Amino acid sequence: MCGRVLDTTAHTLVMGALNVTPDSFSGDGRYADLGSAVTRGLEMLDEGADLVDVGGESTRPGAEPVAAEEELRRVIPVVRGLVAAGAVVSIDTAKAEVAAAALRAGAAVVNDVTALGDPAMAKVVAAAGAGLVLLHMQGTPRTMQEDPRYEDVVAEVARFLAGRAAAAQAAGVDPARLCLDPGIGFGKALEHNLALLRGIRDLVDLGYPVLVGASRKRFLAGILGPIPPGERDAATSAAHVLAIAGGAAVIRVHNVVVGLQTARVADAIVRAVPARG
Ligand code: HH2
Repeated sequence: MCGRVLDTTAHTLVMGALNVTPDSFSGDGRYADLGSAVTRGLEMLDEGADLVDVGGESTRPGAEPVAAEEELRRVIPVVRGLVAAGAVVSIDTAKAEVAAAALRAGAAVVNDVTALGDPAMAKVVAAAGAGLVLLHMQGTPRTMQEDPRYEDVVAEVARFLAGRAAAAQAAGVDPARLCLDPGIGFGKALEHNLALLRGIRDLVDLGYPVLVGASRKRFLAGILGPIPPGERDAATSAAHVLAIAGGAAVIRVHNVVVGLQTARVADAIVRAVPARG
């Protein structure tokens, strides 16, 4: 992903989602202390994750913002611990201040769900030569699922992401280090998520690697009925396989073992990547 930071050309990358928050939606926000967060991140690496995405502010629908000091307190020791163990780390933050501290601590990628909502973000990323994930969201986490509306969701998301990619480059971010994300579940009703997954090729055609994060999200229960997040891994795989078939280069998952199997089998079929076993 993101050019020389990680290579998306050989195989689909698996990003492990490590939420260092007390309130994540996926049922895995249990890594609220430093030791267990680092342990889980290292386990993700052992399981084959290409990078670990460390987040200290929940973006689940309805989530309240977290102050920078608190976010820093949660994530920086975890980033340090994982980098020291050799991990490629991305920092899931919307705050330039948190991104800058995480990059100083050794993170290689900034995963910004507000796509440069903080005007200082692009410069921070450019100065560090880091990778940057730009995600589409309608509204803010607190309100985004209230009544999301689009005329043509795929075209609108593509236009937005192309504009944000241009803004990042204008601020000095290397285009080879950009990655785009349709933002599954970020201000989208079920039909919008499905249209984006169906139309992922239109985003891939913008010319940047595309990351898809469908892991355990609510839209899966919208299709299947009220199954809890921890039981949505097979459903997650179905969505990720089709995203990979549409050209997605990175999947963001909570269950790395399942994510890796998903990516490897999809790659063997779609990209004709040789089998390893
Ligand atoms: N989804 C979540 C958070 N960060 N980043 C990217 N690039 N793409 C995504 O789809 C994405 C993301 C939401 O999931 P999670 O981190 O597990 O939950 P929470 O925000 O409640 O911690």
